[in-house]
Amino acid sequence: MVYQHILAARSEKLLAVLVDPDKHTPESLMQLADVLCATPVDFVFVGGSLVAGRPDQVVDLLKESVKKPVVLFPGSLLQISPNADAVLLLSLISGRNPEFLIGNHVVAAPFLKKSHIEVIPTGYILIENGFTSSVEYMSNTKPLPARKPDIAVATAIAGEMLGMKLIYLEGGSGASHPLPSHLIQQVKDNISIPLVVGGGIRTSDDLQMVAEAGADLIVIGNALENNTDRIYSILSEWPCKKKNN
Ligand code: 1GP
Repeated sequence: MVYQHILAARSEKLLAVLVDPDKHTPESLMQLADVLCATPVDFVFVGGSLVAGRPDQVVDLLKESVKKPVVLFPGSLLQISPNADAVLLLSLISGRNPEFLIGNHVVAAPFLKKSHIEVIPTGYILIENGFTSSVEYMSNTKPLPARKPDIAVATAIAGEMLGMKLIYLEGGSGASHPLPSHLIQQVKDNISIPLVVGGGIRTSDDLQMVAEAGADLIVIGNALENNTDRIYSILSEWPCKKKNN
């Protein structure tokens, strides 16, 4: 079970690589799969803001070739594949759009129940990070102000009190830099469920900073797309690189 894996290994600092199905050809996906097998990546996340096709084929290929848990990080209802190991059921609790708080969940719930996929309720918190992110635009919600960490803390606490199993602090896919360490740290200090952090993590220094600030699970997307050399270079400094996956 993916959630049990996260709980059991969170102190080791877990790493997920986000694969956007639309950014890959079958060939580039196979190349990436080879790299993921050879690096200390714990999970493969699959999702994107706009995905043209159903992700089933990508999920199957990654499951077969990488042999690591494949977790859906769905940007929309169209991105749910019953073949994945788990799905992050994202509630965008930084926003006030009911469709992203409960509406889409109601639509997806019967399908998820029938599919027996592991569902991980996740409080998804978008933080302003210097640009208009796809999440902000597509969800029609405002990110939380980065200079008001107390609001992020209160939102994360509320997510935990509502029964969510993860808090995901999102700086926006494609951001030029990660979220500030003090913000990550303050959220971490106020919740007991695992903390996921992603958005703008582009270098091994970023990775180190986010890990030291308190992230239990770190998500890297854009920085690793179509650049296998970069994957090795970023992960070479990863403190958990000796983990034997
Ligand atoms: C997106 O946090 C992830 O939700 C990954 O972001 O693509 O910027 O690494 P990047």
